Amino acid sequence: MKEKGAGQVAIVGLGASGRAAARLALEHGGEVYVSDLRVDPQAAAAGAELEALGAHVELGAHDEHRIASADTVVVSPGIPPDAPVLRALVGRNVRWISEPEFAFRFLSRPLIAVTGTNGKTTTAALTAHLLEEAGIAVGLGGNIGGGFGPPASELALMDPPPDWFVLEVSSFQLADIDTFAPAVGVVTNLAPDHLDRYPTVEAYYADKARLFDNATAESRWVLFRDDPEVGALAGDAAGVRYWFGEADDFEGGYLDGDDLVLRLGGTATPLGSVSDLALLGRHNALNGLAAAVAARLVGAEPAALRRGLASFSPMSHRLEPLLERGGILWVNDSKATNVAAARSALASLDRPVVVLLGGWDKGEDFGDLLPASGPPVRAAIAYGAAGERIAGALEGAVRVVRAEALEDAVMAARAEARPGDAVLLAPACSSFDAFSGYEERGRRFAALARGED
Ligand code: UMA
Repeated sequence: MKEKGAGQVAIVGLGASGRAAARLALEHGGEVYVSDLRVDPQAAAAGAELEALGAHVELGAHDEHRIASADTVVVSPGIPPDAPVLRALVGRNVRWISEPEFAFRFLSRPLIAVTGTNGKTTTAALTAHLLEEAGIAVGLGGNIGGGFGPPASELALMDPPPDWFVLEVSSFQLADIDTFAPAVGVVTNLAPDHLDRYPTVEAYYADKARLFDNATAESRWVLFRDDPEVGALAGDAAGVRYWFGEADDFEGGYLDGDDLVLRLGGTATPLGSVSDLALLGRHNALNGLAAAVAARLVGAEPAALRRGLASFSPMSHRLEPLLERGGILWVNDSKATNVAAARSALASLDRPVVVLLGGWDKGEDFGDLLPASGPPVRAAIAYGAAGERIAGALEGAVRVVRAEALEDAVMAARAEARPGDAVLLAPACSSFDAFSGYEERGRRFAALARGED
């Protein structure tokens, strides 16, 4: 335990991360104040639970004076920097931290942190799976939705602690770190995202770059070789760099044609072929290499890596094959909430594709949606709030069909697809025009694909 007692802790936001941070602070004898603007029954139930444990909970308002007087202020990642409560704290010169930073102070075992724009969850979960396969006890969590892992603070409560923690961290969480220092840091890739929150792509990358803030000579970095922006993100941070990518001129992992190869200490070790993976797509083979390098660096043997890579199954809503009916393969990539992720999904299929694109418009350039190489796009169904802008961007390049809601888009896709095609939901947008999140959107798509209503 690095931290002795938690002291006075103010937690802003009563979502999953706020609740976990409150429990962690209480466990360490903290005097805890949690506040959230929500007043719905769910928030009330979460509040009551924390009150029973000894926290002071306020719903419907943030007491800025009380927050400002705490020793530590923990802010939930979903609260935008321009929220009135944060503006008020800036006005009072109060510094705050993110929930993973708070959790880090209580972690008693080393940490592998995984960030990047796309593939974070798959890479983090795969790293954990490879470690488990090697008999290394692991706690997996962080910015992982859909029940795949708890917030960082819950990992800090694990008793006994595992050998290693694997944490997915988002830019929103990295923005507010202070001492956070992973033993191994992984950057999967970089591409524009979250432009509804960041003024520029550079501002978004700058938050990602904070991963390297507390680098030491012992730090180890696993970085995507094929995008110079990723190397640039690390800059001249201390530590040893390992790479993964298509080229083989480095220490780390690379794709030799369709073969995954690990090269550490100058020795090349085959890890199997792309077709051995249950995951679809070359970008997932790259995620596999990143995970394999990270796991090897902390002690997993190559045989365990080979077994683990072959046995890891696709995760819900992440390029997940749903069913094949009438010769048509339905694939759910509801998690493809930005243009780069949708482009990777398109590039990874090996048959003609009818793609569903649309949802909440985050302000990206949809002109970049079509990959340079990949299967033919039979039709793009542009739907939802962003449908019009997407249709405008793709018109002339592929056949575009306009639809209103996701239900209409699925109907249109059914009419366009021929036997041998895939119907792919890779919307390139968030879901908040019609759903509570990408999971709900993916579940709805799966039900529609199965013809359940
Ligand atoms: N709120 C206030 N005052 C305000 C504004 C908001 O009280 O002025 C409240 C809201 O009512 C809400 C809370 O603050 O109750 C914010 O909660 P949150 O959105 O931070 O949600 P959590 O449940 O804590 O989930 C967060 C991550 N969410 C976001 O980053 C938006 C989860 O990532 C993460 O799994 C969880 O912490 C545990 O670490 C999800 C995500 O979508 C998966 N992440 C984005 C992504 O991957 O693209 C970044």
